[in-house]
Amino acid sequence: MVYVTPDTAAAATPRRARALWRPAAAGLAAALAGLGLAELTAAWIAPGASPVLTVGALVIDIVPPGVKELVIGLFGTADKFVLIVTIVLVLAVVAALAGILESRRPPFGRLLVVLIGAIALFAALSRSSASTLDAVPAVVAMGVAAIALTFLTTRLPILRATESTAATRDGALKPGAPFDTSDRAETPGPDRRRVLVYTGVTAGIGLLALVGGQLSAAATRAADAARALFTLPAASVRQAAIPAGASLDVAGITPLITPNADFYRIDTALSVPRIDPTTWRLRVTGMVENEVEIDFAELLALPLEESTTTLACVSNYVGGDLIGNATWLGYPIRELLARATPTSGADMVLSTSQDGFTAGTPIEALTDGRNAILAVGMNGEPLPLEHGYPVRMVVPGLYGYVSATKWVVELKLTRFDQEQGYWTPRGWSELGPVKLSSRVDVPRDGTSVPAGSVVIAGVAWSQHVGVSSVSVQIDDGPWKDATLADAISVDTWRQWAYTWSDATIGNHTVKVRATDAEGLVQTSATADVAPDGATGLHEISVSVS
Ligand SMILES: Nc1nc2c(c(=O)[nH]1)N[C@H]1C(S)=C(S)[C@@H](COP(=O)(O)O)O[C@H]1N2
Ligand SMILES: [Mo]
Repeated sequence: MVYVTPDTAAAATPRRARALWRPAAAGLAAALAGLGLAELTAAWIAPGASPVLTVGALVIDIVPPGVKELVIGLFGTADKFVLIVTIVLVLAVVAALAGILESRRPPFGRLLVVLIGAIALFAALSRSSASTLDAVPAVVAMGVAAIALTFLTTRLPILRATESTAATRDGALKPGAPFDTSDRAETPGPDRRRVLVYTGVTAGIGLLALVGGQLSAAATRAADAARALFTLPAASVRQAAIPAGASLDVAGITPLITPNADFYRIDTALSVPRIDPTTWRLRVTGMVENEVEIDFAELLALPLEESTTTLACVSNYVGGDLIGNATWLGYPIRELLARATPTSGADMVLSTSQDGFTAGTPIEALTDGRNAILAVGMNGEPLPLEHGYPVRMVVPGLYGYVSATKWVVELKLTRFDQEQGYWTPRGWSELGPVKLSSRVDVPRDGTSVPAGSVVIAGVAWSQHVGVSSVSVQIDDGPWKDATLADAISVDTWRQWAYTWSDATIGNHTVKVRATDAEGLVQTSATADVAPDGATGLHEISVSVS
């Protein structure tokens, strides 16, 4: 074992050159860990934001046309592969350099990593379709690589010793500085082995993550391709034509049907499940006489029904927008349950999502004749991925958390005294009927309107019962009846409007209150969203000028 000491400094150069591979390997391992975990993150939560591919796209964008043609001329259709290999090679060289820099002139190695990370971040966010989630892989790459690099290089005693010797020789190292040769020279053997192990483990983690990311991305591509194999069949039972009088002609009013792109989204899924429809199965299990299993093609071949149903979230505060109305296409759940034949005593259907979410729905609500369906279509399109593709439940009259399981794969017949849906042990009621409520949408809260005649409008809902009237109160004045648009059905919200004919200059409040078809008047008593939905009256402020 030869240690570098001031005495051997003259002979140090070849040894130092040899010692370069250790920090270079540390840099490579750190980069591999960063890249691997970043590619895995991208595959899971931001499929379009693979750092290698986004940097590749950036290179394609900025490279002059002449170079592009040259590359295509040289490599033909392999041009993209060549680009990726080039990026990886450049990254490897820079990573090795970062390792050497970090071990000799910290924190310049880390700074180099941050610089590369910043380029990847810029590449991810400069795409036209970029979303904020797309920043995550590049940030993961940067963070993991910087931390791993710091960790590995501070454990390179031999090189440090060489360095500090050189530094001492140059007079740059202050007495008592952390990497003292005399300390380090005592245990170079075991340290050297440990560094090797750390570097190897770091590289191994990176490699595993990289492979995992590639496999996961391949599965996603397969699922994406399989979606194209299915088209939405026509409905056997069409939704009765929506009455013309269901939509009021008021500027800015909430549309009667919520476009898919504007439909609120609530779920526990960090990354949207991407289910391959060719492998999707729904099983009906538990307290049944016959277990039933159905695949997507079989489901699509059944007589599907169209129904317009409003879906509301229990977390929707009074006046909030976690509610939407869509025309769904699906198969009645009661038909599938009838095939399975529940045994007596079962009172709950515990539906399970592919990602583990569960909802507990009373069998009653699924079999009493309402349009409780396994939905495959939403407003004329296949379910969007984030709304549960390929199949979800929609049950009129129940909040989503106890009924509207997206990406559904199992319906288990069971009992409320035996099982709980996902949210019940987390402080939410086991039953979640949607509460009677109403909302002012026009004018917007806190806005200013001209004096004179002001149209106030919004929506009201009392699912599965129906809204019979809506009234409006200005300041502390009397409650006045609003005009109610025609109902599509008791399961959808209704638009309403009221013309405030003598709006006077000043600040005013506007309140709305709905009454349901059974005569129940919406309560003014406020309740929080937990455990079973908010109550209270929606009130807005307007300044009339
Ligand atoms: N798989 C799954 N399904 C789910 C949820 C979930 O977290 N995971 N959330 C439920 C809740 S709380 C609501 S309000 C509705 C929302 O459906 P949307 O996102 O299509 O509007 O989905 C329900 N279905
Ligand atoms: Mo919800």
